[in-house]
Amino acid sequence: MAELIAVQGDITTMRVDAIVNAANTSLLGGGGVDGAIHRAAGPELLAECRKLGGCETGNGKATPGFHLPAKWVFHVVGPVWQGGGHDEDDLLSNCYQRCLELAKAHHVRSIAFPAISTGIYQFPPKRAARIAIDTVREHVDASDVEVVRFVCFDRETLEIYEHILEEPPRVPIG
Ligand code: AR6
Repeated sequence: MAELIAVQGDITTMRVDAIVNAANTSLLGGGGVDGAIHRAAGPELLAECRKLGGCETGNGKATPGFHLPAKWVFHVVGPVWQGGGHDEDDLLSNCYQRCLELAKAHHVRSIAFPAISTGIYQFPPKRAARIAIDTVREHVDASDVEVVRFVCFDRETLEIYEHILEEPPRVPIG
């Protein structure tokens, strides 16, 4: 089992093989963590993203990290929270699963995730953290990833992640 840890910080500074970007369907940049990643990676990132032709919600595409310490950026599109009846949970889970598939394809051993969809897209943070951790726990062993960092921008998010990570993994009954 890979090591799953929560840290507080700015994902653009993380020295890992891949960082994950919470992008939008255009993949052409935006605010929040997306804006920070594009600023830190440099204009080459936007030029590369223009070649990707966008991305549907729940899916993701890889680019190099350019001026970032990370070798790769996995751009995923989380769902906009619309009250929970629009498949938001599954779409969010798909983002994490897709990143682990991209990790396997790119031989990534360490990866850093932001709290996808919990900013501008307004997904409830506790619910999102549980989906993030459950999905990574379920699928990480099918990849070559050894270290997963959940990068929390603020103290409240860090506490949510630490609390869930301390719970024993839930084992399906039956
Ligand atoms: N490092 C780590 N986490 C960060 C950073 C950072 N530098 N900056 C913000 N966060 P958001 P979303 C946290 O809004 O909700 C963009 O415009 C933030 O506190 O970045 O998926 C895209 O282009 C929050 O916990 O992403 C889309 O249009 C988390 O990252 C839209 O926003 C996600 O917040 C996507 O919205």
